[in-house]
Amino acid sequence: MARHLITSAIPYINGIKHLGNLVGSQLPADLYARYLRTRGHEVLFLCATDEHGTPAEIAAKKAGKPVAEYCAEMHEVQAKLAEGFRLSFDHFGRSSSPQNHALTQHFAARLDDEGLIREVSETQMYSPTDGRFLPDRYIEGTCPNCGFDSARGDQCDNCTKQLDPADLINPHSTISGATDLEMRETKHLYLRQSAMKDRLEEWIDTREGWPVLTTSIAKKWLGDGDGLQDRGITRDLDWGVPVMKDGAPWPGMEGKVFYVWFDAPIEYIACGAEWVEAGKGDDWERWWRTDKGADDVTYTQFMGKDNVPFHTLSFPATILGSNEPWKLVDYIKSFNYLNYDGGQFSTSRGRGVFMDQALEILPADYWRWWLLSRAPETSDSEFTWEAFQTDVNKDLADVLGNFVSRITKFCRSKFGEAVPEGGAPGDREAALVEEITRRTAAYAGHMDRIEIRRAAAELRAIWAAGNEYLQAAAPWTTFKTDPESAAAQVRLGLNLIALYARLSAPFIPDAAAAMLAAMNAPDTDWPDDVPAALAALPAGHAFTVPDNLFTKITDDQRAEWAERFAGVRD
Ligand code: B3M
Ligand code: ZN
Repeated sequence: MARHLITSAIPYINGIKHLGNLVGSQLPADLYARYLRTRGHEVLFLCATDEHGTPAEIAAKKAGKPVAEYCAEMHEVQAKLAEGFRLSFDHFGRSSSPQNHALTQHFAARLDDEGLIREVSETQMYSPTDGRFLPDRYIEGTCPNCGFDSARGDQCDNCTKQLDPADLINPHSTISGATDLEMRETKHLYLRQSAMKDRLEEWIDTREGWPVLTTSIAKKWLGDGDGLQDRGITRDLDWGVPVMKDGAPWPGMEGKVFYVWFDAPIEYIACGAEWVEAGKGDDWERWWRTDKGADDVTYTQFMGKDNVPFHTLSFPATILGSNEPWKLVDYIKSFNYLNYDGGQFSTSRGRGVFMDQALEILPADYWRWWLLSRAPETSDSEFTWEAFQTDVNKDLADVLGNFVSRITKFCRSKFGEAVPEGGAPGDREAALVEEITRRTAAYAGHMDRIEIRRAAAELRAIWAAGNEYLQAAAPWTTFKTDPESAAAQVRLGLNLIALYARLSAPFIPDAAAAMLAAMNAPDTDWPDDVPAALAALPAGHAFTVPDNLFTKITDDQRAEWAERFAGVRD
C-alpha cells in the first residue's frame, strides 16, 4: 500500500466550467484517485476554487454582488456540480481561505529572506473613474497598426499585433467605459526566477517518465538564456491575499495583493490544512512536508496544457526558493483541448455544454464515460453529438447495459433470483476467464500509467468479451437440452457483473454501484485474483434484476441538444 497525493488544477470562480475544462483536469484526476483507492492505496485528493484576480472582481460586479459574497456563492455552485459529477475530492477548498492567506504570505516572506524578491517600479494605466490600475486586457482602443477600434491593451485581435496599452489611440476602460486614463507609477514585487534557472533545470532533468507534452512545454520556457523571466507576484487590486510580511504590511506595498497565479498553486497545500480544519483529516503535513513523512508520498498533478508552465516552473520556483522541505510534484499529467462541434468551447459566448447543463440532460456516468474514453491526451479531441450518441448507445447501452440486463433477466425467468447451482464450466468458460484475466492486467497497467484512452479501450474490450461469450454460449438455447450447463453459464455471467462493477467503478461510479447492489456484492476491492473473483458469488447467492442501467440517446434528442447548445448562453 502506497500513499498518493493527487491535485487537480483549481477551477476559476468566475462561472460554471464547460466539459472541456472538466476533462482537462478534475475528471481524470478523479478517475485516478478512485482507481488508486480501489487498489487499496491511501489517497488524498484535493481541489479548490481559484478565487482571486480581476476576473473574479469583474464577474462579481456584473452579478451586482460584493466579491466575497459572489465567491462564496459560486464556490457552493461549483461544489454541488462537482458532487453531481461524482468528483471524489477529499476536500474542495477555497483559495480565499485563511489558510491560503497565511501560507501565501509565508512563502513570500521566505522567498524574500532567501534574497529572491526584488522591487520593481513601473508605469501602468490608471483609471481614476474605476479607482484602480487596469490590467492590459481591460483596456481597449483603436489599433495604431490597422485602425481596428476594439483592440485590447495587450493585442489587436484584428491584425494580431502585440500591443502596449500606451500604444492605443483613444483608450478606454472596458469596466466603466471611462476615457480619462493616465499612466501612473506603481511598485511591485518580482520573484527572481532567473536566479533559479539552474535549480529548476536540474529538478526538471531529474523527473523521470514525464509526458512529452509536459517536459517540452517546461523546456521551452526554460529556453536559452531569456526563457525564464523574473515574474511580478503582486497586483494593484483590492481582492486577494494582502501583501504582508510577518503580520505587518509590506513596506511600500500597502493596498496591494499577491498575483492570483502566485497564491493559486499554494492553495494545493493550504487545501490540506482546510481539510484538517473541516474535520476530515488529522495531519496534512504528513502529505506535504518531506520532513514530516511526505517523502514516501507520490504526488500527481492534473491540468490542461495552458497551465503547465505555472506548474513546471513558477510553483516549483516558489517551493524550491523557500528552501523549506515541501513536497514537490512527482508526475504532471497534462491535457490538450477538447473542442466542441467544429469549433471551440467558449465561456464568453456560451458555446458548448457546461457542467450544469450536462447534468440537466443526462446522468453523470454518460458524460464521464464519453469524456474520459475520448480524453484529449496526445492531441486535441472533439466533442460531437454524433460521436457522443454513438458511443453512449454502443458502449454503455448495447454492450454493458445489455449484458447485465440479459443475464439477470434470463436467470430470473429460468432459475429465480439466486445464483443457480449445478453444471461445471467447460472450455468456453475457461477461455473467457483467461481472456478477462489477461485484459484486467492490461487495464490495470494503463490505469497505473494514467493512459486514460487506452484504459477505457481495454475496459470496453472486457465488457465486449462478456457479450460475445453470452452470444456464443447462448444459455437460453443450452437450457432447452442441458439445463445444468446453462446454470454454469449463468453463474459465470452473474459473477462477471460483479467483476465489471469493480473494474468500471472509476469510470462510471453510479452504474457500478447499481450493479454491485443488484448483485448483492458489497465488495469493492480490486480483483487481484480474477479467476477467484469470477467464482466468488456462490450458488444460492441472492440477487435482484437492476433497472435498466443506461437509456439510449435518440436521434431527436441528439438534434435538439445540438441546436440548444450551439447558441449563446444567457
Ligand atoms: N484557475 C486556470 C484554470 O482553471 C487556473 C488553474 C489554477 S491551478 C493552480 O484552467
Ligand atoms: Zn490592429
